[in-house]
Amino acid sequence: EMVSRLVQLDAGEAPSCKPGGCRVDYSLYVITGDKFSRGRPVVEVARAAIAGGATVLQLREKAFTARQLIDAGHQLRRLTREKGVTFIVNDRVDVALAVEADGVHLGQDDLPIGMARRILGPGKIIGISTHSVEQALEAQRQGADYIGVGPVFETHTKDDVQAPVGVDLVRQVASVVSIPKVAIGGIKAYNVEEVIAAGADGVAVITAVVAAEDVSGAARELRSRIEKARRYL
Ligand code: 3NM
Repeated sequence: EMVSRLVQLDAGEAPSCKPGGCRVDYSLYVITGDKFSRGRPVVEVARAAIAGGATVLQLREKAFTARQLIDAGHQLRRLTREKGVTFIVNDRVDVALAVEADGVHLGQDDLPIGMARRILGPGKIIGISTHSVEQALEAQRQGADYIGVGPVFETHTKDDVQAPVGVDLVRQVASVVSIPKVAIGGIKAYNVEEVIAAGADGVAVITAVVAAEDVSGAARELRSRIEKARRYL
């Protein structure tokens, strides 16, 4: 089974696996944000982000109807499958299943992880946003596959966002949580290296990539700084 899985990955298949875990590369996790994308279609922005080196793509469109989410989801699924990029849907377990996403990303007020797992089964990725060491540990205990940690820096991208937790929280969480940790919130090319140095397995961004005039260039710059920071770990 392991061998066939490796063959699938080599063939450019997006990794959705487990139990036993699967190697997802969380390095540059780009989240869609249609209202920040200068009128460019979600799938075109995603294509450019992937060309620049995004390793995970999340569909997160709070203002989309279910139909719009399904439509965008199908397009992003086709694209990410072709490129071997992991595809995650925000909040909506139903949409994630319907478009055959690799997994779902939940907030603290969404379905509990155990319930999402019952619906999705063992083969899907479940991530959850955390904002403290306690939440991070609880997410790991509940069986999350990865956690978001943030907002690291000030951001106005999210409506109900809380005060920045700082790079220090990334460092603290990294010292006690073993599942992958993706830092989020106000991360840009100029501050990404300190976030990786603090122990994040990757960074999630919206505006740094989707609002950039040159989307693929912005992604490429982030990727290059992430790889540079890792050489000093
Ligand atoms: N979640 P930007 S911060 C969607 O802290 C989201 O959980 C956060 O957007 C959290 O990269 C955030 O433009 C917004 O700051 C990220």
